[in-house]
Amino acid sequence: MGEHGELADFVVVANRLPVDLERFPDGTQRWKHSPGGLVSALEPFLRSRKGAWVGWPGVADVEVDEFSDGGMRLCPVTLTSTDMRDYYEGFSNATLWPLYHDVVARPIFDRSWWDRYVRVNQRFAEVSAKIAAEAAVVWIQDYQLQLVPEMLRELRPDLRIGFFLHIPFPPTELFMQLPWRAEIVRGLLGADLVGFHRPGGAQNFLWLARRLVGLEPSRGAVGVRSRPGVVQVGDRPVRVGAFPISIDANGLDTLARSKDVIARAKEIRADLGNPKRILLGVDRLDYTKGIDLRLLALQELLAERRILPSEVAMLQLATPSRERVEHYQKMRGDIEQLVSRINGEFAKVGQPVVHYLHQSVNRKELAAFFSAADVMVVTPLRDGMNLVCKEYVACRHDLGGTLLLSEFAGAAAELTSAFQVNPHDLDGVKNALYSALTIDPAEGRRRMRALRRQVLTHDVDRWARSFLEALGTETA
Ligand code: ADQ
Repeated sequence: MGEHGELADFVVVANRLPVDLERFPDGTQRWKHSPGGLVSALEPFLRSRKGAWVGWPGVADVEVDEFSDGGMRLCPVTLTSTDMRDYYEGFSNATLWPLYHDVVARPIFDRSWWDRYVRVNQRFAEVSAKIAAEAAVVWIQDYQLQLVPEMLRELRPDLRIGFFLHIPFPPTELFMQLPWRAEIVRGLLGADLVGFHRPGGAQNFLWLARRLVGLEPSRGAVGVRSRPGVVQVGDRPVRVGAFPISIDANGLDTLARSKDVIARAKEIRADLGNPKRILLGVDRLDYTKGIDLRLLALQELLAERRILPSEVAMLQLATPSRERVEHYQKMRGDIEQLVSRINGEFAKVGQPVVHYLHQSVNRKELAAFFSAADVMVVTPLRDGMNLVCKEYVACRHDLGGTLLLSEFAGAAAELTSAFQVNPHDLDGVKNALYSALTIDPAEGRRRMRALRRQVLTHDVDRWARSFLEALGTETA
Protein backbone atom coordinates (compact mmCIF):
# COMPACT_ATOMS: atom_id res chain seq x y z
CA MET A 1 0.00 0.00 0.00
CA GLY A 2 1.74 3.13 -1.19
CA GLU A 3 1.44 6.89 -1.15
CA HIS A 4 -1.40 9.11 -2.27
CA GLY A 5 -1.98 9.49 -5.97
CA GLU A 6 -3.02 12.45 -8.05
CA LEU A 7 -6.64 13.20 -8.81
CA ALA A 8 -8.53 10.23 -10.22
CA ASP A 9 -9.94 9.85 -13.75
CA PHE A 10 -12.24 7.00 -12.82
CA VAL A 11 -13.95 6.84 -9.42
CA VAL A 12 -16.14 4.06 -8.05
CA VAL A 13 -18.35 5.09 -5.15
CA ALA A 14 -19.94 2.31 -3.10
CA ASN A 15 -21.13 1.85 0.45
CA ARG A 16 -18.21 -0.52 1.07
CA LEU A 17 -14.58 -0.37 0.07
CA PRO A 18 -13.27 -3.54 -1.61
CA VAL A 19 -11.17 -4.13 1.53
CA ASP A 20 -12.13 -4.67 5.16
CA LEU A 21 -10.35 -3.08 8.05
CA GLU A 22 -9.59 -5.79 10.60
CA ARG A 23 -8.80 -4.75 14.16
CA PHE A 24 -7.24 -7.01 16.72
CA PRO A 25 -7.63 -6.96 20.50
CA ASP A 26 -4.07 -5.69 20.92
CA GLY A 27 -5.00 -2.55 18.97
CA THR A 28 -3.21 -3.43 15.74
CA GLN A 29 -5.11 -3.38 12.47
CA ARG A 30 -4.69 -4.53 8.90
CA TRP A 31 -6.52 -4.50 5.59
CA LYS A 32 -8.03 -7.64 4.20
CA HIS A 33 -9.19 -7.89 0.59
CA SER A 34 -12.86 -8.70 0.31
CA PRO A 35 -13.16 -10.38 -3.05
CA GLY A 36 -16.41 -9.94 -4.90
CA GLY A 37 -17.82 -9.75 -8.39
CA LEU A 38 -17.93 -5.97 -8.45
CA VAL A 39 -14.28 -5.61 -7.47
CA SER A 40 -13.03 -8.09 -10.02
CA ALA A 41 -15.19 -6.53 -12.75
CA LEU A 42 -14.03 -3.03 -12.08
CA GLU A 43 -10.40 -3.71 -11.23
CA PRO A 44 -9.17 -3.64 -14.84
CA PHE A 45 -10.84 -0.25 -15.35
CA LEU A 46 -9.53 1.11 -12.07
CA ARG A 47 -5.98 -0.01 -12.71
CA SER A 48 -5.72 1.01 -16.34
CA ARG A 49 -6.64 4.60 -15.54
CA LYS A 50 -5.97 6.68 -12.50
CA GLY A 51 -8.65 4.89 -10.52
CA ALA A 52 -10.05 5.44 -7.05
CA TRP A 53 -12.68 3.74 -4.90
CA VAL A 54 -14.66 5.67 -2.30
CA GLY A 55 -16.38 3.68 0.46
CA TRP A 56 -16.75 2.72 4.08
CA PRO A 57 -13.95 0.49 5.47
CA GLY A 58 -16.32 -1.78 7.42
CA VAL A 59 -15.64 -0.58 10.98
CA ALA A 60 -17.60 2.24 12.64
CA ASP A 61 -16.05 5.25 14.33
CA VAL A 62 -12.60 5.00 12.83
CA GLU A 63 -10.83 7.66 10.83
CA VAL A 64 -8.55 6.06 8.29
CA ASP A 65 -6.32 7.87 5.83
CA GLU A 66 -6.62 7.12 2.18
CA PHE A 67 -4.07 4.74 0.76
CA SER A 68 -3.30 3.02 -2.48
CA ASP A 69 -3.42 -0.66 -3.19
CA GLY A 70 -1.68 -1.88 -6.33
CA GLY A 71 -2.37 1.26 -8.33
CA MET A 72 -5.91 1.74 -7.05
CA ARG A 73 -6.51 4.57 -4.64
CA LEU A 74 -8.83 3.73 -1.73
CA CYS A 75 -10.63 6.62 -0.04
CA PRO A 76 -12.33 5.66 3.22
CA VAL A 77 -15.51 7.45 4.32
CA THR A 78 -15.93 7.45 8.09
CA LEU A 79 -19.25 6.26 9.48
CA THR A 80 -20.10 6.63 13.15
CA SER A 81 -22.15 4.07 15.06
CA THR A 82 -25.13 6.42 14.77
CA ASP A 83 -24.60 6.55 10.99
CA MET A 84 -24.53 2.78 10.96
CA ARG A 85 -27.73 2.53 12.93
CA ASP A 86 -29.73 5.16 11.06
CA TYR A 87 -28.27 5.38 7.55
CA TYR A 88 -27.22 1.75 7.07
CA GLU A 89 -29.27 -0.58 9.28
CA GLY A 90 -32.17 1.88 9.35
CA PHE A 91 -32.92 3.71 6.12
CA SER A 92 -30.93 1.47 3.77
CA ASN A 93 -31.84 -1.92 5.20
CA ALA A 94 -35.12 -1.47 7.07
CA THR A 95 -36.73 1.11 4.72
CA LEU A 96 -35.35 0.88 1.18
CA TRP A 97 -34.45 -2.83 1.12
CA PRO A 98 -37.96 -4.13 1.97
CA LEU A 99 -39.68 -1.37 -0.04
CA TYR A 100 -37.68 -2.19 -3.17
CA HIS A 101 -38.25 -5.94 -2.69
CA ASP A 102 -42.00 -5.74 -3.15
CA VAL A 103 -42.64 -4.98 0.53
CA VAL A 104 -42.16 -8.66 1.44
CA ALA A 105 -41.42 -7.24 4.90
CA ARG A 106 -43.01 -4.00 6.05
CA PRO A 107 -40.72 -1.01 5.48
CA ILE A 108 -40.24 1.38 8.38
CA PHE A 109 -40.48 5.07 7.56
CA ASP A 110 -38.51 7.01 10.15
CA ARG A 111 -37.69 10.69 9.70
CA SER A 112 -34.47 10.66 11.69
CA TRP A 113 -33.20 7.75 9.58
CA TRP A 114 -33.93 9.77 6.45
CA ASP A 115 -32.07 12.81 7.83
CA ARG A 116 -29.05 10.64 8.46
CA TYR A 117 -29.27 9.08 4.99
CA VAL A 118 -29.13 12.59 3.50
CA ARG A 119 -26.12 13.55 5.62
CA VAL A 120 -24.17 10.41 4.89
CA ASN A 121 -24.90 10.70 1.15
CA GLN A 122 -23.59 14.27 1.33
CA ARG A 123 -20.38 13.02 2.94
CA PHE A 124 -19.85 10.45 0.15
CA ALA A 125 -20.47 13.19 -2.43
CA GLU A 126 -17.92 15.49 -0.78
CA VAL A 127 -15.19 12.87 -0.62
CA SER A 128 -15.83 11.95 -4.26
CA ALA A 129 -15.80 15.59 -5.37
CA LYS A 130 -12.40 16.10 -3.77
CA ILE A 131 -10.59 13.28 -5.48
CA ALA A 132 -12.09 13.35 -8.99
CA ALA A 133 -10.02 14.99 -11.73
CA GLU A 134 -11.57 17.47 -14.18
CA ALA A 135 -14.19 15.69 -16.33
CA ALA A 136 -13.55 12.35 -14.58
CA VAL A 137 -15.98 9.44 -14.76
CA VAL A 138 -17.69 8.64 -11.45
CA TRP A 139 -19.70 5.44 -11.09
CA ILE A 140 -21.96 5.35 -8.02
CA GLN A 141 -23.28 1.99 -6.81
CA ASP A 142 -26.54 0.96 -5.23
CA TYR A 143 -29.46 1.89 -3.02
CA GLN A 144 -27.45 3.25 -0.09
CA LEU A 145 -26.24 6.17 -2.25
CA GLN A 146 -29.17 7.29 -4.37
CA LEU A 147 -28.79 10.96 -3.49
CA VAL A 148 -25.10 11.11 -4.36
CA PRO A 149 -25.56 11.72 -8.14
CA GLU A 150 -27.41 15.00 -7.60
CA MET A 151 -25.23 16.10 -4.68
CA LEU A 152 -22.06 15.40 -6.61
CA ARG A 153 -23.30 17.19 -9.73
CA GLU A 154 -24.04 20.21 -7.56
CA LEU A 155 -20.41 20.21 -6.36
CA ARG A 156 -18.80 19.17 -9.64
CA PRO A 157 -20.86 19.83 -12.79
CA ASP A 158 -17.87 18.87 -14.95
CA LEU A 159 -18.02 15.17 -14.04
CA ARG A 160 -19.52 12.32 -16.04
CA ILE A 161 -21.74 10.51 -13.52
CA GLY A 162 -23.19 6.99 -13.71
CA PHE A 163 -25.40 5.23 -11.20
CA PHE A 164 -26.24 1.52 -11.01
CA LEU A 165 -28.90 -0.05 -8.78
CA HIS A 166 -28.06 -3.63 -7.74
CA ILE A 167 -31.45 -4.41 -6.22
CA PRO A 168 -34.83 -4.37 -8.00
CA PHE A 169 -36.49 -1.04 -8.66
CA PRO A 170 -40.04 -1.54 -7.38
CA PRO A 171 -43.42 -1.14 -9.06
CA THR A 172 -44.40 2.52 -9.03
CA GLU A 173 -47.39 1.91 -6.72
CA LEU A 174 -45.02 0.62 -4.04
CA PHE A 175 -42.37 3.29 -4.58
CA MET A 176 -45.08 5.92 -4.09
CA GLN A 177 -45.34 4.87 -0.40
CA LEU A 178 -41.97 6.46 0.31
CA PRO A 179 -42.39 9.85 2.01
CA TRP A 180 -39.16 11.02 0.32
CA ARG A 181 -39.98 9.61 -3.11
CA ALA A 182 -39.42 12.83 -5.08
CA GLU A 183 -36.08 13.47 -3.36
CA ILE A 184 -34.83 10.00 -4.34
CA VAL A 185 -35.91 10.39 -7.96
CA ARG A 186 -34.27 13.82 -8.15
CA GLY A 187 -31.16 12.39 -6.52
CA LEU A 188 -30.83 9.73 -9.21
CA LEU A 189 -31.53 12.22 -12.01
CA GLY A 190 -28.25 13.90 -11.12
CA ALA A 191 -26.55 11.08 -13.07
CA ASP A 192 -25.94 11.04 -16.84
CA LEU A 193 -26.86 7.35 -16.91
CA VAL A 194 -29.08 5.51 -14.44
CA GLY A 195 -28.79 1.72 -14.79
CA PHE A 196 -31.02 -1.11 -13.60
CA HIS A 197 -30.79 -4.89 -14.07
CA ARG A 198 -34.04 -5.13 -15.99
CA PRO A 199 -35.92 -2.95 -18.48
CA GLY A 200 -38.93 -3.00 -16.13
CA GLY A 201 -36.97 -1.11 -13.47
CA ALA A 202 -35.89 1.50 -16.00
CA GLN A 203 -39.46 1.85 -17.21
CA ASN A 204 -40.75 2.34 -13.65
CA PHE A 205 -38.15 5.00 -13.00
CA LEU A 206 -39.06 6.90 -16.19
CA TRP A 207 -42.72 6.90 -15.17
CA LEU A 208 -41.80 8.35 -11.76
CA ALA A 209 -39.66 11.07 -13.35
CA ARG A 210 -42.82 12.24 -15.10
CA ARG A 211 -45.16 11.79 -12.15
CA LEU A 212 -42.94 13.18 -9.37
CA VAL A 213 -40.67 15.66 -11.13
CA GLY A 214 -42.90 16.67 -14.05
CA LEU A 215 -40.37 15.71 -16.73
CA GLU A 216 -41.13 14.35 -20.22
CA PRO A 217 -39.40 10.98 -20.62
CA SER A 218 -39.05 9.18 -23.97
CA ARG A 219 -41.81 6.69 -24.67
CA GLY A 220 -40.19 3.75 -26.46
CA ALA A 221 -39.61 0.42 -24.71
CA VAL A 222 -36.20 0.17 -23.02
CA GLY A 223 -34.08 -2.73 -24.28
CA VAL A 224 -31.45 -4.89 -22.57
CA ARG A 225 -28.09 -3.09 -23.02
CA SER A 226 -29.80 -1.18 -25.84
CA ARG A 227 -32.35 1.54 -26.49
CA PRO A 228 -32.05 3.34 -23.14
CA GLY A 229 -34.85 5.73 -22.26
CA VAL A 230 -33.98 9.42 -22.16
CA VAL A 231 -35.30 12.19 -19.99
CA GLN A 232 -34.26 15.79 -20.43
CA VAL A 233 -33.35 17.55 -17.15
CA GLY A 234 -32.88 21.21 -18.11
CA ASP A 235 -30.28 21.12 -20.88
CA ARG A 236 -28.93 17.75 -19.79
CA PRO A 237 -30.13 14.40 -21.16
CA VAL A 238 -30.29 11.60 -18.58
CA ARG A 239 -30.22 8.07 -20.01
CA VAL A 240 -32.03 5.28 -18.24
CA GLY A 241 -31.18 1.72 -19.21
CA ALA A 242 -31.02 -1.99 -18.33
CA PHE A 243 -27.68 -3.73 -17.74
CA PRO A 244 -28.05 -7.22 -16.23
CA ILE A 245 -25.03 -7.89 -14.02
CA SER A 246 -23.14 -11.16 -14.14
CA ILE A 247 -20.16 -13.05 -12.75
CA ASP A 248 -16.56 -13.87 -13.68
CA ALA A 249 -17.86 -16.92 -15.54
CA ASN A 250 -14.56 -18.02 -17.09
CA GLY A 251 -12.73 -17.68 -13.79
CA LEU A 252 -15.24 -19.95 -12.07
CA ASP A 253 -15.30 -22.39 -14.98
CA THR A 254 -11.52 -22.75 -14.72
CA LEU A 255 -11.67 -23.11 -10.94
CA ALA A 256 -14.35 -25.80 -11.16
CA ARG A 257 -12.20 -27.78 -13.64
CA SER A 258 -9.23 -27.83 -11.24
CA LYS A 259 -8.20 -31.14 -9.69
CA ASP A 260 -8.58 -29.77 -6.16
CA VAL A 261 -12.17 -28.72 -6.67
CA ILE A 262 -13.13 -31.96 -8.40
CA ALA A 263 -11.59 -33.96 -5.55
CA ARG A 264 -13.23 -31.80 -2.91
CA ALA A 265 -16.64 -32.19 -4.58
CA LYS A 266 -16.28 -35.97 -4.33
CA GLU A 267 -15.31 -35.65 -0.71
CA ILE A 268 -18.37 -33.51 0.01
CA ARG A 269 -20.63 -36.13 -1.57
CA ALA A 270 -19.00 -38.81 0.57
CA ASP A 271 -19.26 -36.68 3.73
CA LEU A 272 -22.97 -36.38 3.04
CA GLY A 273 -23.19 -40.19 2.86
CA ASN A 274 -23.21 -40.45 -0.96
CA PRO A 275 -26.95 -39.91 -1.20
CA LYS A 276 -28.68 -40.40 -4.53
CA ARG A 277 -29.44 -36.71 -4.78
CA ILE A 278 -27.92 -33.60 -3.20
CA LEU A 279 -29.90 -30.39 -3.04
CA LEU A 280 -28.05 -27.13 -2.45
CA GLY A 281 -29.04 -23.64 -1.36
CA VAL A 282 -26.49 -20.79 -1.08
CA ASP A 283 -27.66 -17.40 0.08
CA ARG A 284 -27.03 -14.44 2.24
CA LEU A 285 -29.41 -15.11 5.12
CA ASP A 286 -32.10 -12.70 3.96
CA TYR A 287 -35.89 -12.86 4.04
CA THR A 288 -36.07 -12.03 0.33
CA LYS A 289 -34.23 -15.25 -0.61
CA GLY A 290 -37.12 -17.63 0.15
CA ILE A 291 -35.00 -20.13 2.09
CA ASP A 292 -38.06 -21.18 4.09
CA LEU A 293 -40.05 -21.95 0.93
CA ARG A 294 -37.58 -24.50 -0.37
CA LEU A 295 -37.40 -26.13 3.06
CA LEU A 296 -41.19 -26.35 3.20
CA ALA A 297 -41.29 -27.90 -0.27
CA LEU A 298 -38.72 -30.49 0.80
CA GLN A 299 -40.61 -31.18 4.01
CA GLU A 300 -43.83 -31.89 2.13
CA LEU A 301 -42.15 -34.11 -0.45
CA LEU A 302 -40.70 -36.14 2.41
CA ALA A 303 -43.98 -36.24 4.29
CA GLU A 304 -45.81 -37.44 1.17
CA ARG A 305 -43.07 -40.05 0.68
CA ARG A 306 -42.50 -38.85 -2.88
CA ILE A 307 -38.85 -38.74 -1.87
CA LEU A 308 -37.13 -40.82 0.78
CA PRO A 309 -34.94 -39.34 3.49
CA SER A 310 -32.33 -42.02 2.84
CA GLU A 311 -31.97 -40.86 -0.76
CA VAL A 312 -31.58 -37.08 -0.42
CA ALA A 313 -29.47 -34.62 1.48
CA MET A 314 -30.08 -30.90 1.40
CA LEU A 315 -27.24 -28.55 2.15
CA GLN A 316 -28.09 -24.94 2.95
CA LEU A 317 -25.24 -22.44 3.22
CA ALA A 318 -26.40 -19.15 4.69
CA THR A 319 -23.97 -16.26 5.07
CA PRO A 320 -24.61 -14.25 8.22
CA SER A 321 -26.13 -10.93 7.21
CA ARG A 322 -27.46 -7.73 8.83
CA GLU A 323 -27.74 -9.42 12.18
CA ARG A 324 -28.70 -6.26 14.02
CA VAL A 325 -31.79 -5.60 11.92
CA GLU A 326 -34.92 -6.97 13.60
CA HIS A 327 -36.49 -8.61 10.53
CA TYR A 328 -33.31 -10.63 10.10
CA GLN A 329 -33.23 -11.89 13.66
CA LYS A 330 -36.75 -13.22 13.44
CA MET A 331 -36.24 -14.82 10.06
CA ARG A 332 -33.10 -16.59 11.23
CA GLY A 333 -35.02 -18.11 14.12
CA ASP A 334 -37.82 -19.27 11.81
CA ILE A 335 -35.45 -20.93 9.35
CA GLU A 336 -33.43 -22.65 12.02
CA GLN A 337 -36.61 -23.98 13.58
CA LEU A 338 -37.74 -25.36 10.23
CA VAL A 339 -34.38 -27.08 9.73
CA SER A 340 -34.66 -28.77 13.13
CA ARG A 341 -38.25 -29.73 12.50
CA ILE A 342 -37.36 -31.50 9.25
CA ASN A 343 -34.41 -33.27 10.83
CA GLY A 344 -36.44 -34.08 13.93
CA GLU A 345 -38.97 -35.84 11.81
CA PHE A 346 -36.95 -37.43 9.01
CA ALA A 347 -33.31 -37.80 10.08
CA LYS A 348 -31.54 -40.81 11.54
CA VAL A 349 -28.64 -40.66 13.95
CA GLY A 350 -25.59 -39.69 11.89
CA GLN A 351 -27.77 -38.99 8.86
CA PRO A 352 -29.45 -35.58 8.90
CA VAL A 353 -31.59 -34.67 5.90
CA VAL A 354 -30.82 -30.96 6.05
CA HIS A 355 -27.26 -29.78 6.67
CA TYR A 356 -27.34 -26.13 7.60
CA LEU A 357 -24.23 -23.96 7.81
CA HIS A 358 -24.62 -20.38 9.02
CA GLN A 359 -21.19 -19.61 7.60
CA SER A 360 -19.38 -18.08 4.70
CA VAL A 361 -17.15 -20.35 2.67
CA ASN A 362 -14.29 -19.41 0.33
CA ARG A 363 -14.54 -19.41 -3.46
CA LYS A 364 -12.86 -22.75 -3.97
CA GLU A 365 -15.01 -24.49 -1.40
CA LEU A 366 -18.10 -22.87 -2.90
CA ALA A 367 -17.13 -24.13 -6.37
CA ALA A 368 -16.83 -27.64 -4.87
CA PHE A 369 -20.30 -27.39 -3.32
CA PHE A 370 -21.72 -26.26 -6.66
CA SER A 371 -19.96 -29.13 -8.42
CA ALA A 372 -21.30 -31.67 -5.92
CA ALA A 373 -24.95 -30.61 -6.05
CA ASP A 374 -27.52 -32.34 -8.25
CA VAL A 375 -30.16 -29.67 -7.79
CA MET A 376 -29.43 -26.03 -7.05
CA VAL A 377 -32.45 -24.42 -5.41
CA VAL A 378 -32.76 -20.65 -5.87
CA THR A 379 -36.17 -19.44 -4.71
CA PRO A 380 -36.12 -15.71 -3.89
CA LEU A 381 -39.41 -13.87 -3.53
CA ARG A 382 -37.66 -11.02 -5.29
CA ASP A 383 -34.03 -10.56 -6.31
CA GLY A 384 -32.41 -7.82 -8.40
CA MET A 385 -30.40 -10.38 -10.33
CA ASN A 386 -29.12 -13.29 -8.15
CA LEU A 387 -25.56 -14.29 -8.87
CA VAL A 388 -25.66 -17.68 -7.15
CA CYS A 389 -27.61 -19.33 -9.98
CA LYS A 390 -25.12 -18.02 -12.55
CA GLU A 391 -22.19 -19.24 -10.42
CA TYR A 392 -23.73 -22.71 -10.28
CA VAL A 393 -24.08 -22.84 -14.05
CA ALA A 394 -20.51 -21.60 -14.56
CA CYS A 395 -19.21 -24.48 -12.40
CA ARG A 396 -21.04 -27.23 -14.32
CA HIS A 397 -18.61 -27.90 -17.18
CA ASP A 398 -19.69 -31.55 -16.78
CA LEU A 399 -23.23 -30.53 -17.86
CA GLY A 400 -24.48 -32.21 -14.69
CA GLY A 401 -26.83 -30.61 -12.20
CA THR A 402 -30.22 -28.99 -12.50
CA LEU A 403 -31.20 -25.44 -11.65
CA LEU A 404 -34.48 -24.56 -9.98
CA LEU A 405 -34.98 -20.82 -10.24
CA SER A 406 -37.59 -18.34 -9.05
CA GLU A 407 -39.32 -16.29 -11.74
CA PHE A 408 -38.86 -13.32 -9.43
CA ALA A 409 -35.08 -13.25 -9.73
CA GLY A 410 -33.74 -10.85 -12.37
CA ALA A 411 -31.70 -13.80 -13.69
CA ALA A 412 -34.88 -15.64 -14.73
CA ALA A 413 -35.13 -13.51 -17.88
CA GLU A 414 -31.76 -14.86 -19.03
CA LEU A 415 -31.80 -18.39 -17.60
CA THR A 416 -34.87 -19.61 -19.42
CA SER A 417 -33.74 -23.25 -19.53
CA ALA A 418 -33.90 -23.55 -15.74
CA PHE A 419 -36.92 -25.09 -14.00
CA GLN A 420 -38.68 -21.84 -13.21
CA VAL A 421 -41.06 -21.54 -10.29
CA ASN A 422 -43.37 -19.05 -8.67
CA PRO A 423 -42.02 -19.13 -5.10
CA HIS A 424 -45.45 -18.19 -3.70
CA ASP A 425 -46.93 -21.37 -5.14
CA LEU A 426 -45.80 -24.14 -2.80
CA ASP A 427 -47.33 -26.92 -4.93
CA GLY A 428 -45.57 -25.52 -7.96
CA VAL A 429 -42.23 -25.40 -6.15
CA LYS A 430 -42.76 -28.93 -4.86
CA ASN A 431 -43.58 -30.34 -8.27
CA ALA A 432 -40.68 -28.55 -9.93
CA LEU A 433 -38.35 -29.80 -7.22
CA TYR A 434 -39.57 -33.32 -7.79
CA SER A 435 -39.09 -32.97 -11.56
CA ALA A 436 -35.58 -31.61 -11.01
CA LEU A 437 -34.72 -34.52 -8.71
CA THR A 438 -35.96 -37.10 -11.19
CA ILE A 439 -34.90 -35.48 -14.47
CA ASP A 440 -33.78 -37.63 -17.37
CA PRO A 441 -29.99 -37.11 -17.61
CA ALA A 442 -30.06 -36.25 -21.33
CA GLU A 443 -32.71 -33.60 -20.73
CA GLY A 444 -30.63 -32.26 -17.83
CA ARG A 445 -27.57 -31.93 -20.05
CA ARG A 446 -29.58 -30.21 -22.75
CA ARG A 447 -30.81 -27.62 -20.28
CA MET A 448 -27.40 -27.10 -18.70
CA ARG A 449 -25.78 -26.62 -22.11
CA ALA A 450 -28.26 -23.86 -22.93
CA LEU A 451 -27.73 -22.20 -19.54
CA ARG A 452 -23.97 -22.28 -19.96
CA ARG A 453 -24.14 -20.74 -23.40
CA GLN A 454 -25.89 -17.75 -21.84
CA VAL A 455 -23.74 -17.38 -18.72
CA LEU A 456 -20.34 -17.86 -20.34
CA THR A 457 -21.01 -15.28 -23.04
CA HIS A 458 -22.55 -12.68 -20.70
CA ASP A 459 -20.00 -12.16 -17.95
CA VAL A 460 -19.38 -9.33 -15.54
CA ASP A 461 -16.81 -7.73 -17.79
CA ARG A 462 -19.45 -7.41 -20.50
CA TRP A 463 -21.77 -5.84 -17.91
CA ALA A 464 -19.22 -3.21 -16.88
CA ARG A 465 -18.26 -2.43 -20.48
CA SER A 466 -21.82 -2.09 -21.67
CA PHE A 467 -22.62 0.31 -18.83
CA LEU A 468 -19.52 2.43 -19.36
CA GLU A 469 -20.09 2.54 -23.11
CA ALA A 470 -23.63 3.76 -22.58
CA LEU A 471 -22.25 6.35 -20.17
CA GLY A 472 -20.33 7.61 -23.14
CA THR A 473 -16.83 6.93 -21.92
CA GLU A 474 -14.36 4.82 -23.79
CA THR A 475 -13.56 1.56 -22.06
CA ALA A 476 -10.34 -0.04 -20.92
P1 ADQ B 1 -27.03 -10.33 -2.89
O1 ADQ B 1 -28.38 -10.09 -2.34
O2 ADQ B 1 -25.95 -10.46 -1.89
O3 ADQ B 1 -26.63 -9.25 -3.99
P2 ADQ B 1 -26.42 -12.50 -4.89
O4 ADQ B 1 -26.50 -11.83 -6.19
O5 ADQ B 1 -26.94 -13.89 -4.90
O6 ADQ B 1 -27.20 -11.73 -3.74
O7 ADQ B 1 -24.91 -12.54 -4.44
C1 ADQ B 1 -24.50 -13.19 -3.28
C2 ADQ B 1 -23.01 -13.53 -3.38
O8 ADQ B 1 -22.56 -14.01 -2.12
C3 ADQ B 1 -22.73 -14.61 -4.40
O9 ADQ B 1 -21.55 -14.30 -5.08
C4 ADQ B 1 -22.57 -15.88 -3.55
O10 ADQ B 1 -21.70 -16.84 -4.08
C5 ADQ B 1 -22.01 -15.32 -2.27
N1 ADQ B 1 -22.44 -16.16 -1.12
C6 ADQ B 1 -23.69 -16.34 -0.64
N2 ADQ B 1 -23.69 -17.18 0.40
C7 ADQ B 1 -22.42 -17.55 0.59
C8 ADQ B 1 -21.75 -18.41 1.55
N3 ADQ B 1 -22.41 -19.04 2.54
N4 ADQ B 1 -20.42 -18.51 1.43
C9 ADQ B 1 -19.74 -17.86 0.48
N5 ADQ B 1 -20.30 -17.05 -0.43
C10 ADQ B 1 -21.61 -16.89 -0.37
C11 ADQ B 1 -27.22 -8.02 -4.47
C12 ADQ B 1 -28.62 -8.17 -5.03
C13 ADQ B 1 -28.66 -9.24 -6.11
C14 ADQ B 1 -27.64 -8.92 -7.20
C15 ADQ B 1 -26.28 -8.59 -6.62
C16 ADQ B 1 -25.33 -8.04 -7.67
O11 ADQ B 1 -29.54 -8.48 -3.99
O12 ADQ B 1 -29.95 -9.35 -6.67
O13 ADQ B 1 -27.51 -10.04 -8.06
O14 ADQ B 1 -26.38 -7.62 -5.58
O15 ADQ B 1 -25.86 -6.93 -8.32
